[in-house]
Amino acid sequence: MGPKVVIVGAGIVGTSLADELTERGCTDVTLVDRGPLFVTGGSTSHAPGLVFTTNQSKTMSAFARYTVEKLSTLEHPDGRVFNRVGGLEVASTTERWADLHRKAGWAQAWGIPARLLGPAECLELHPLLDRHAILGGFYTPTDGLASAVRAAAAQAQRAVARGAILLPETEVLDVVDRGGRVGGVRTSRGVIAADIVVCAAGFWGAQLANRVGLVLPLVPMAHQYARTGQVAPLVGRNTERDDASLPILRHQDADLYFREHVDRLGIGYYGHQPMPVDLSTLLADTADEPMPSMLPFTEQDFEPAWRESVRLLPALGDSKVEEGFNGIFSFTPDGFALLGEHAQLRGFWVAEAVWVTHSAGVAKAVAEWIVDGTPSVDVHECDLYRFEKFARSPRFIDQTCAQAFVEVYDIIHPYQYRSALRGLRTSPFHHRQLELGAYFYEGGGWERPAWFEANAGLVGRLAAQGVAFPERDAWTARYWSPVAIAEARWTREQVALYDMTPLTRYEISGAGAADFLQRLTTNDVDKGVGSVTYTLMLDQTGGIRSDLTVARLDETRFQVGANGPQDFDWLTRHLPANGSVTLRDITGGSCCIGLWGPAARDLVQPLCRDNLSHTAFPYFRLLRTYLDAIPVTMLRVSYVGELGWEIYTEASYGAALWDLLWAAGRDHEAIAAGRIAFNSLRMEKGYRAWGIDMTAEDRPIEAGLDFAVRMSKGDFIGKAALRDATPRKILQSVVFDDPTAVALGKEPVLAGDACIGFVTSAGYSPTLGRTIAYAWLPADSSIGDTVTVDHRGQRHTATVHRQTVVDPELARIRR
Ligand code: FAD
Ligand code: THG
Repeated sequence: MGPKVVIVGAGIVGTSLADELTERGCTDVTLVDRGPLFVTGGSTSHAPGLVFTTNQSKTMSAFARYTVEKLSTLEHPDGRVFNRVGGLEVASTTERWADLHRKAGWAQAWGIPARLLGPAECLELHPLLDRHAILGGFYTPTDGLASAVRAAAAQAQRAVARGAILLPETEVLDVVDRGGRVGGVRTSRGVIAADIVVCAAGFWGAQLANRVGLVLPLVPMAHQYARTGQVAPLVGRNTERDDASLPILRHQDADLYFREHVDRLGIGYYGHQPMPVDLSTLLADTADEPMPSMLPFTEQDFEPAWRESVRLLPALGDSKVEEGFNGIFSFTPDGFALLGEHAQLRGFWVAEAVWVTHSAGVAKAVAEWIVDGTPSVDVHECDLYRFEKFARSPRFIDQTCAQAFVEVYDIIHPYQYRSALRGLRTSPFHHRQLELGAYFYEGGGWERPAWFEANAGLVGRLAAQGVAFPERDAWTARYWSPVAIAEARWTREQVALYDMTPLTRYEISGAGAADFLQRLTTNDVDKGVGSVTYTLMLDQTGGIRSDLTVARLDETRFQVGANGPQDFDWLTRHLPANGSVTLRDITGGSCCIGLWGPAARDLVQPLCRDNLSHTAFPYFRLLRTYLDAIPVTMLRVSYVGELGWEIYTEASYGAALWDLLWAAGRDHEAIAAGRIAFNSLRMEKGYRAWGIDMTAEDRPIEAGLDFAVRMSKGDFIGKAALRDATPRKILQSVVFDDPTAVALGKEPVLAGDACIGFVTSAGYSPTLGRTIAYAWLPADSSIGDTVTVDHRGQRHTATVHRQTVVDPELARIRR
């Protein structure tokens, strides 16, 4: 039986979840919907159901693959649930054609059987295409059309067969809060008791969540969908039951997609201005429409779409748009779904902003999460608690969801950051960074220097000494500068200041703090005051949730360096109920300079009365002291792998700290250095970045982090799961053979023509004069193996290298 579950919403998400939950033995499920079943009036009721599986996100691709597999096995009396017509994305510009090569790489990396086709082959698959309008296509034979309503019905019926109850025409008005736990829902037909309530209410979900104090960053947005009249070449191809046989088609350069409806075409369009929907007037606005998720078609917005459609598919010239509507569904700031449990109201779960494409995969993950405690795939990109505070502001939500709509089919470079609402968070060093010509990336709302134009002179100087600065092509040179290579090199030779302020940090204090951290993390952190420990947070299955540094300030007070808001959420959920531990995010109120390089001690010692020698202040220790008159906490930690310190102070002292170090640095030719140099240096050292190199899908031994696991200490979350964990794959360092080869991440790794893994992150090593990448490879891969990396269709050979390419003995750090 399990807990009593109420699912709000019988769209594709709610029904799929009912199926997945009941399949896991959680059979006391009630599926409630305001509308009739299964054409409820929500987005699912009119979704044309195109499923293009490949996504740059491995997780989203996995969700889609599972959805295709599952829907292919479902049956419905009216006809096919999934029609595997294949999916074709065409390029009409050279930029798109190059990008389809990138997409083909993702497909290969994530195990999706796709291939690139020339124009003639595209025409064979889709004879309506104009040969001259396209440069080529990306074809996935397993893509196709989901009949979303049939899929919802089939899954709901399976759930009912296992005991689930369907309650149509019942509106959920409110959620019962029993002192921090859900007690049920209040509906138009009375209260239904529940231990778990899942909000799967589609674009209305934000309203329901709002009633229980949860802000869901999503905006309902209208999107145009039109149907043509008869298209001559289609007549006789299809039947009402099997209404399509041509591949589904995307023409992303013109923001268009197409599918067949028997002898007509359906055309979806994202090229118009964003049309956010006002829920307060929606019922009135849709009064004359077939359902409340359909707004009247705005013909003038569709004009460019029609022109472009006829250009791509000339046969449409004899037809016309016969009907259309502006359909509504959810957009989020980053395009990912919103999944997870409300932290303050236990038992209230959210499964929102999910496409039909990902629906069954999402439902499976959420069902596992509810029933087993942990999803089997990494869901951090979709975590409800991935957002910083500002991302819950109405202004941010409106602006970035609109932007997400505009960019939905755009080619987005991996280092292209948001342009709107920048400058929300700046460190106290920001003005100095501007003076030094910083180019900023964005992360967590922070402005983060990527490199400094002030260092441009170093390029010539180092080149004269024989340092190579390989040319990059237009794509890999975007949002990048050779100055970053000079900054990295200079850090190894001299000294540099890195702004570490955006590094998420918490203060964890109280009588129970040490025990708490022992239980939540893998390493022994209960060491003496002044110790610093590198440690991991695992989930119950032994997957890596985060990696942390834990610095013991006092007996009962720790400073923890973490990876983002999801860590705060995880820690908060595990705080002991007795109040013996206090968790505080101190990121914004403090700041940090990473001062690293062989000259770091010479620079900083004269500013400090305490002895900063290696014997007095060893590696992985901390010291609370003064630099000049500024109170600082110094951590002898270095993610770039050089002698030096992370120097923390309160934000108010930040500007003075920067100026102090800068002035003292003059004699040592200190520079400010940015994120690109930082990344390449940490890669030379073999240090991992959580969320990129490893996630909850990976165990410590696989990620090469078992050194941070103390099986001999007391119990900790995930420990039991590690006992029998044989590695299924391992994270390796590979070094490219060609000094000009570049990778940016997510590329497939091949042995011969077979894909054996994928790249996580990459960076140019100034020490080796080559790009280094981390890649997940088979567990039996070993140093010296040759592999091939496919970067946007260019194949580069690379060699598996020992993890630490620079200073494996840590001699540079420990001196
Ligand atoms: P919904 O289907 O909206 O279901 C939510 C349900 O909750 C509704 O039935 C509603 O009645 C019910 N509900 C809401 N509030 C309450 C309440 N308080 N009490 C009781 N019940 C409530 N996706 C794709 O993958 N491929 C596509 O090709 C595609 N094309 C699309 C084209 C258009 C024009 C549109 C509009 C969307 C398209 N989508 C597509 C997106 C897709 O339709 C949605 O993302 C998906 O259907 C959302 O499913 P859902 O179950 O979350 O929401
Ligand atoms: N600084 C601080 N906290 C952090 C980071 C940081 N927390 C999040 C993230 N970055 C953690 N990542 C690392 C990765 C490696 C190291 C430090 C933080 C590191 N590792 C050494 C090694 O692997 O050889 C030392 C390990 C050990 O001695 O146990 O330095 O950048 N404050």
